[in-house]
Amino acid sequence: MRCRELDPRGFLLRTTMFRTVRGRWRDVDKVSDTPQAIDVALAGGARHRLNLADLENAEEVCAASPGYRRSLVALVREVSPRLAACELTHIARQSIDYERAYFQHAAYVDLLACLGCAVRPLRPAPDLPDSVFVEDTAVVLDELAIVTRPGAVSRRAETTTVDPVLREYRPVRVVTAPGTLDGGDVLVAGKRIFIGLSSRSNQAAVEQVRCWVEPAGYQVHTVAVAGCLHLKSAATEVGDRLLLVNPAWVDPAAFAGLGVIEVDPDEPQAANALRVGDAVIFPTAFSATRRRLETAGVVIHGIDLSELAKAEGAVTCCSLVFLKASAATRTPPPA
Ligand code: CIR
Repeated sequence: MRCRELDPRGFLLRTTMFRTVRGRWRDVDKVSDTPQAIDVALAGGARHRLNLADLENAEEVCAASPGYRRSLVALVREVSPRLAACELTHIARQSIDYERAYFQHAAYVDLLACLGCAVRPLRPAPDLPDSVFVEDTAVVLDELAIVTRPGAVSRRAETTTVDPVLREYRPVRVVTAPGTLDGGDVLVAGKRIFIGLSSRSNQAAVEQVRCWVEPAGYQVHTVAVAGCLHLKSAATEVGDRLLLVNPAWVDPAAFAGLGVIEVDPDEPQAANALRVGDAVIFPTAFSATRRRLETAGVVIHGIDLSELAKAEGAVTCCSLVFLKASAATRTPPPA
């Protein structure tokens, strides 16, 4: 059985040589999924079982299914009242309105939930100014999670509350000295992992990561970044094999084989977008780049994180989004 056509609006399956199942996800009444199958009940009463083991392109079908999105976890942490004392590297310090940042972050968390993520709040860390930026504390792959050793000394304690939570979902490896790594420097695109060599992440950490991930079939590439905090300030994934890139901060040639959409030159900060299932969370501040993305067919959900941007944060930084089930407990797609 092969899913012949699939987009966020609908699916078309040839279940046998003689029968075609057609549907629109918006007609779906209920979806329940297990590692083996997705059960779809349509509003009209029809029911379909998609056995993942029978599908040649199970990953693709899962990625478009609302049930799949419900199986995503988003780790978040509320904004520290000390946010104004955050680390800053490439922007000047401005006054930060804590309440405004708090409510912008709350809207972001709501959006993650609306997009189907099971939101898991981490224990608040009010004494750690940058603790809302949980992305930097870990990298979660399907097979394992890596707890980082952040480059800024003031941020190292953030990882202690993340480590035990990740152990509920994945085997965990921990970056050790002299390695330093911020999750914001790690861009995963399929089985390729790009690590930015920035002021926060170093070669020693890259070598540790390489040892852990290569046995799981990943290739690690280092990438030079200049002019911005992290690799993901300069490049993020907005679709399968499709990146949004600011070419002034990272050379797009580093991503050979992947499609690239460039940010509008007047919006250098716009390269940070957060992919959640088949949608992308993107700052409302960057309308010209948004038009470029929508022209390319990317489905955008806008969010205003302008107060967190004053702390050099953006949309990927405020969460760790990953599949609840690890690769070890899911049925792999047929080879
Ligand atoms: C820092 O400098 O560490 C924080 N003020 C901002 C971290 C943003 N994180 C990210 O882009 N992944």
